[in-house]
Parts: sequence; structure tokens; C-alpha cells
Amino acid sequence: METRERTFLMVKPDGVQRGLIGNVISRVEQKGLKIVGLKLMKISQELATQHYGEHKGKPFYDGLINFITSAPVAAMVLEGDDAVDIVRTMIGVTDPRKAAPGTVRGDLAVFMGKNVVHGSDSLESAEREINLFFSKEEIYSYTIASEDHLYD
Ligand code: 3AN
Repeated sequence: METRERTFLMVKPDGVQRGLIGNVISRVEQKGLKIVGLKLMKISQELATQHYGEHKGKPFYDGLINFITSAPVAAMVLEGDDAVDIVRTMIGVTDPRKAAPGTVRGDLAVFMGKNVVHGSDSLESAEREINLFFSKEEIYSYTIASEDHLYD
């Protein structure tokens, strides 16, 4: 028996500007993950520094904060068995040049700083990021019709 998990996925400003929100959402829906939270939002300076705190002091940090606050992002909470690992596999490794074809970054990006999406890298990060970006009222528990056909 797998564990039903929730994870955080965000289409970053480059992805929104390039019209890739629909592409990313289609992949998520077709895979069988349930969207339980979804919104377009502009990330504040404060939220950006909380979200990317682990990178503070790195050479790319200031650029990363400027970039992530520059334009709207599409933020999502996704639910499914092993959702954290599944989404990480679907988005591909950080460097799009090394990301496998078939992944979001492998298919849609060419440059490290503009890699279209962010996805939580562990269950702990997922919980932290979901709480940073979403209030309890913005997350919905519901059944999707296809659920019986996705799991045993
Ligand atoms: P991921 O998004 O795959 O979890 P992280 O958390 O290591 O990767 O990095 C967060 C973001 O910081 C990346 N998505 C990327 O935009 C940027 N980044 C990471 N490493 C570099 C780097 N060496 N040069 C430029 N940007 C980077």
C-alpha cells in the first residue's frame, strides 16, 4: 500500500510568460495526479526569501529572488500516491540540458535559471511549501471520477 501524499508544484515566471501553464497542467492531469489547490499569484519579496532560504549566499541567489518575484507564477498542490517522487521525476533534474526527454524541463527548457517549474524535493519540503503558498481554505479534498481506475 502506497501513501497518499500532497506536493507543491509551481510554474515559474518563465513558464507563465511562455504560455506553458496549460502544458504543465495537462501533464499532471494525464498522469493521474489530483489538483487540490491552484492559483495564479505574484510572489512577494518576503515569500521568495522564505521559499528559497536554503540558497541564501549562493552566487545565483539574488538573481533567483529577482526572477521569481518578477511576474506571476501558477502555484499548485497535487495529491496522489507517492506524489512527491512522481512530480520530481516528471519535472526532471535542475539543469534542463541534462533533464531527460519526456520531463517538463527536458522537453521545454534549455537554461538552468529558466527551468519552467519548481517541485518539492521531499515530503518535508512539500509540507513547508504548501503551508507557505496556500491557506487551508485554498486546498480542496474531493474525489475525482477516475480515481477507481488509477489505484487498486
Ligand atoms: P530544483 O528547482 O530542481 O529543486 P534547486 O532547489 O536546487 O533546484 O534550485 C532552485 C532554483 O534555483 C532552480 N530551479 C534554478 O532556477 C536555480 N538554480 C539552482 N542552481 C542554480 C545554478 N547553479 N545557477 C543558476 N540557477 C540555479
